[in-house]
Amino acid sequence: MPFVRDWLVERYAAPALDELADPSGIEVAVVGGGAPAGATEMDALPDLGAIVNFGVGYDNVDLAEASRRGIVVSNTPDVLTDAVADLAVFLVVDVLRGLTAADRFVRSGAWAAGEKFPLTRDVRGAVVGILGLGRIGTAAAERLESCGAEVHYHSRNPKDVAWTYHASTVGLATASDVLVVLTPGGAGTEGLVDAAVLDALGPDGYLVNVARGSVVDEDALVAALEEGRVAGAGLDVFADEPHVPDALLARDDVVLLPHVGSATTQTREAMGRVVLDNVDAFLERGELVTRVDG
Ligand code: 8YV
Repeated sequence: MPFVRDWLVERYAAPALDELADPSGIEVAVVGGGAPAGATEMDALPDLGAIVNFGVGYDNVDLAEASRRGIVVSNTPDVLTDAVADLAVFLVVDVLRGLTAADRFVRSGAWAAGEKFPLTRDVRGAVVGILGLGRIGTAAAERLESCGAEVHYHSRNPKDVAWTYHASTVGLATASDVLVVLTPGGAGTEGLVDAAVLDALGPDGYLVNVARGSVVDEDALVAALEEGRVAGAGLDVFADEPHVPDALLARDDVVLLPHVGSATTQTREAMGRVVLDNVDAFLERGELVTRVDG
């Protein structure tokens, strides 16, 4: 988040954590890139009153610990909904139509040598299961519906929408051709997509994850791919970023992206503005504009 850093330096002469000579008096910490903000980090800043997170997901922040210390926390909702929903749809299209695999096929010279790229699958008519129908899940579902996909979903409770609800993740995976993970990360969803869910998705089913690597049991996914128990995957997030398991790097049936859901200039600038608004509001009035409830 280089420009956010510049803005903060310009407005508040804000130091980076590693150049902080004296931690006393620091009231606001801006946290980016999913960096951890737990008891250790909070201990290091004795006067901290607010954690301003650059990102909608705040599984990197220990909310219970923050609340125990009276520290308030904010995130960057709404401004990245479209960019992340777009990327979810691109990955659904890619796993079904084999776009990046087709690009590799052309570059390898296989097409010029007379080989034929295998036929793929239509998005129209595919059942796409959205796991987590929040803001981004809903935006992705609307886009997919306009491509002719049949949208199903699972969330804690049914929503007031026309899409088909499933009461369990396994039920959703069983019905889906593509399962799209759009839940928040954190302890509540850790390993939610496990071997049983992948088996329910089945040998013709694809997994797309643009949420958090922690939601998917990555070892179970590798095993399912290797044993042909799922057809492929489109992944923007991983369990131990930026490390991607060699077993995934070696496969042609997976699309691998470096966590770029919100990574457009426009969206990152909009996220930066939300960060700055929160810093200003806290320093001026002791409030946050997009406070997360702990
Ligand atoms: C960012 C994200 O990559 O908003 C989130 O939760 O995962 C992404 O938008 C990340 O937060 C950048 O720091």
